[in-house]
Amino acid sequence: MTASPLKEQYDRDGFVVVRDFLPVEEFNELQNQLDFYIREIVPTLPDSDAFYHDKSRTETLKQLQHMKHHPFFANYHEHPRWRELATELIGEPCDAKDPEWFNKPRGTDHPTPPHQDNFYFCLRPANVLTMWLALDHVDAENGCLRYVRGSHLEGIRPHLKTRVLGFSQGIFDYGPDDEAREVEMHLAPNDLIVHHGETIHRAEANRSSARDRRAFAMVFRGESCVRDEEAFSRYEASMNSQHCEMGLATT
Ligand SMILES: O=C(O)CCC(=O)C(=O)O
Repeated sequence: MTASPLKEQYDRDGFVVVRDFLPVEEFNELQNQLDFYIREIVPTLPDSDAFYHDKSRTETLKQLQHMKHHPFFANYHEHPRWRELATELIGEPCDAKDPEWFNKPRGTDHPTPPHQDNFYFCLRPANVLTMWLALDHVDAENGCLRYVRGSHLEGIRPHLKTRVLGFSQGIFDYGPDDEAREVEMHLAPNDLIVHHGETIHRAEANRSSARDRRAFAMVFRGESCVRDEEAFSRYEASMNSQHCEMGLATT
């Protein structure tokens, strides 16, 4: 069977874009459910599941992890459109982790350090991808993602501990050669980007004073993936020590 153009592009570049991903009524429903989750559930969550730029200001909520505290999100990984696309790109049956939500709230200053997701996941083989759905218009001003094209074919680069909550490790020798290969991902609400677990990516801070930069994401892993437990324990210990240094409760 020949690969679809989308799969060929994903295999070659390490990322693809799908414009207008969800039917409009499903996109609106997702946004309504997110509003509900943030209003009603987030205030009850432990530190490990909701990260703030400044915890004393709720409008600086910047990341939600483990979004399983409501049936809509606990079951969202069953959604056929997400699952079918993930299976096509991964090339084998796959399953998803709990959804995540990312924001760069207006008026905050937090870049996403250059990293490879599979440095965190420690999966072998790296048959894993992240699907990231834009909820706002996203461009260079409000901190779009930037992908290093083809970097998923070049192995895992060394990472070191960062001071960025939610992205505890970053590539420390990221330089001008990497930046020259970056592709800026400009998106409209309901555009989806999908990246391979070893594609290097980063984002600058949101410089806009009027616009947030929100996204909803899910990670799918192929059934052949096995976690390297030793590598994962090292990663977890480093993340927990970062959380301690930042005064957060550890998981
Ligand atoms: O939203 C961001 O700035 C980063 C997201 C990311 O790194 C990811 O989903 O893998």
